[in-house]
Amino acid sequence: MKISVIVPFNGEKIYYRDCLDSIREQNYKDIEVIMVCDGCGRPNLDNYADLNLKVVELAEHSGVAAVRNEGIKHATGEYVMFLDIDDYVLEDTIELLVAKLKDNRICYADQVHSWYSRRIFLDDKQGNNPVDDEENSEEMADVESEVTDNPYEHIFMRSGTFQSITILGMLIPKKVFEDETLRFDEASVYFSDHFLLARLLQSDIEFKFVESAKYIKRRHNDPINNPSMLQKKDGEKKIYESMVAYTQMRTTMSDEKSTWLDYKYVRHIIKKISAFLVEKPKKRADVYAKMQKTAMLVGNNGAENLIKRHGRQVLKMARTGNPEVFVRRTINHSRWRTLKTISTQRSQLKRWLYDNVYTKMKMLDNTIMFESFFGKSYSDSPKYIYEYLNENYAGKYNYIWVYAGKKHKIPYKAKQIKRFSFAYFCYMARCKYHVFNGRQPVYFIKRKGNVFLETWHGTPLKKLVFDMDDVTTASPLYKEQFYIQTRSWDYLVAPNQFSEDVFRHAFLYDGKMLETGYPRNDILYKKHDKELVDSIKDEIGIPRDKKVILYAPTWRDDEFYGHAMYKFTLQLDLKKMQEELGDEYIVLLRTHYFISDFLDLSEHEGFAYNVSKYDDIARLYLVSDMLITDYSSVFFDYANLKRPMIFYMYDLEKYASVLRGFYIDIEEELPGPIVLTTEKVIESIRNIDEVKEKYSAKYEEFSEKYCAWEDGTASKRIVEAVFDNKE
Ligand code: C2G
Repeated sequence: MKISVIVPFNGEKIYYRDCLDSIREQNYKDIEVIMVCDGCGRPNLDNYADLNLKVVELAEHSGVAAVRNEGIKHATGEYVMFLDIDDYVLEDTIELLVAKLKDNRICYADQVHSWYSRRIFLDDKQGNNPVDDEENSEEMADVESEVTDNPYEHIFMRSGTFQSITILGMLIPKKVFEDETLRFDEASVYFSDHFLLARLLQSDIEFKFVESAKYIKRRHNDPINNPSMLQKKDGEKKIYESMVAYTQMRTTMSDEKSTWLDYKYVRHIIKKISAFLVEKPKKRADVYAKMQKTAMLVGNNGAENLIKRHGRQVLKMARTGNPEVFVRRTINHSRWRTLKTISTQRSQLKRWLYDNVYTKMKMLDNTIMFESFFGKSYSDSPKYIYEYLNENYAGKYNYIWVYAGKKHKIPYKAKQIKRFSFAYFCYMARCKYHVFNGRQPVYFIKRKGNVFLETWHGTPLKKLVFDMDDVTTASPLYKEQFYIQTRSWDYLVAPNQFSEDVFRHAFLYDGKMLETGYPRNDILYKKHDKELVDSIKDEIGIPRDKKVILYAPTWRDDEFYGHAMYKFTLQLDLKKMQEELGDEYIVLLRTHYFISDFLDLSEHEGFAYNVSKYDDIARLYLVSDMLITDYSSVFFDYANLKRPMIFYMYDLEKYASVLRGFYIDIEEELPGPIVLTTEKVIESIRNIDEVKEKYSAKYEEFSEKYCAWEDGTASKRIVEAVFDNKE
């Protein structure tokens, strides 16, 4: 029995391979794929000669409904399945669905939502996090989410929003399409499945849910460049279309079958239409009138019993009120909810105070707030800008430093405030200047007059933000939030031309760029004699007479406990290192600031020292004789010292291909050996003079490219540009 899988293509080059690969690898083999290209030309299909693939190209862009309808025309199978190009199926999905087919029956798969590509999903099962987004969980919270046998309940309730009700992943008998009126609604951009689905549900066809068959619905992690239909804003068209779709469905389906449809739609009124009415006064009368007609269709079928009291009131107002009363009540209800939230949750109270009180207070024009690595240390470029200001502009500014955990040891006079305390929210709102090297929390909306100086924290090796395909970090909302945050930066520091170019596209940043090099590297150009080096060695408690290896690896996106709390497993065999090198060397182990594991090195006392909590890595560079690192940006900074480097990349394949990908050809450019084992690390250290010799030309090229702007005066140039407004 042949299955026709209809796949619309609208130019989504990053997704189509996952989709087609997933069909190619089906256990069930009698499949034809009909790819309909929506006026965008066809993708490169060279690798799919073995797939029973028919490509239909539409001359003009016609929309997903028309594309799927075109696909139906070309289908020759006995069953049809619609699969979106950004989604994929597991290898047994079609087989499992086929196994449950019977005459006059539609079998449909379970939908699993994932942020990830197929490879990551299959490798790590990380994507196996169904319905975990806010919208869905809110919807689901109201109603028991146990799987039910009733398709008129299940099909509506499994989708998060009214818009996400879908026909995807269903095996539909081809013969139903002999009725040429049974088609996707080409007049609708956002709700084209709805009417067709309603007609099928109302027919005598039986619907059978096959839970073991999975349809992976991929969430888009880049709402800026690549929003999904669901992510597109609830503009006027969407709101109007939703009302038309509901009307079509409700007038098609019987009262009895519509209980859950009605429930879903009332939720849609509460969440989406109400918000639209509040935000768009000019459209209010018209939208309200149309909504009123749809609200009248909500049947006396038990739907009201599913909605909470507030929902019943909204429905009543939607039917019998007037637009202004409806909006007033909606606003009052939302105020009441806010009050309830802020009276029970301190974090929400702080945010409320920030929005409604602190940002209304007078701005402190001469106050600068500093934060480095989310308050974890007194370090990095903010530290050097602060010190430069104190040395050269004494008395001109007041300073606030943010700390997380313990207070910092800070020279000069600065007020220290704890991250996320009430004072923090207050100073965030009131300080005119903000200097930070990470990102400010997403809910801080810049106030008029504020100046945000983003120093950032490294030349990028690993792909960043909008240059990443999958976001495998703890927060899949990364891209969206990043976009919002970068819009408020007034200045971004670039350590070199290469970084400037990358920041422009990776951050979609078009604000002012300070082409100065990094303030944090100024210290590397100051005179650092033996006295300074010895004093740092004493400060961290290491012997003065041993050579120092600094091991500073980065973090791994996929190894985390929670947000900004990452794991680190030490792969470098310190025991072996100690045996082989212990007479001459000691090792300073420095984990990334995201790592929450503090490694116990007591076994290697006198040889290995954990300096992860030491504030400023630049001072560790100064005391070290060589650096071992992996994919961390530390090596771009360390290159300023021209000291040898070894790249211990034990997980190179996974890191480069799955987790991030790099901007540079590391084999070509890195000014030191890439090694995968401790033995090779030891060998390189033993032969460090030869290593230096071998890489000297590469080192020169490397420094030329990445360190050319550094001369020890970055802090000065930045301060003059930002605080003295000098070009
Ligand atoms: N760092 C450190 N110790 C480490 C690793 C990093 O002190 N073991 C500090 C260094 O100052 C480094 C910065 O944190 O330059 C950024 O660390 P990366 O390992 O490069 O990783 P990440 O925080 O992801 O930043 O554009 C740069 C990228 O954003 C990388």
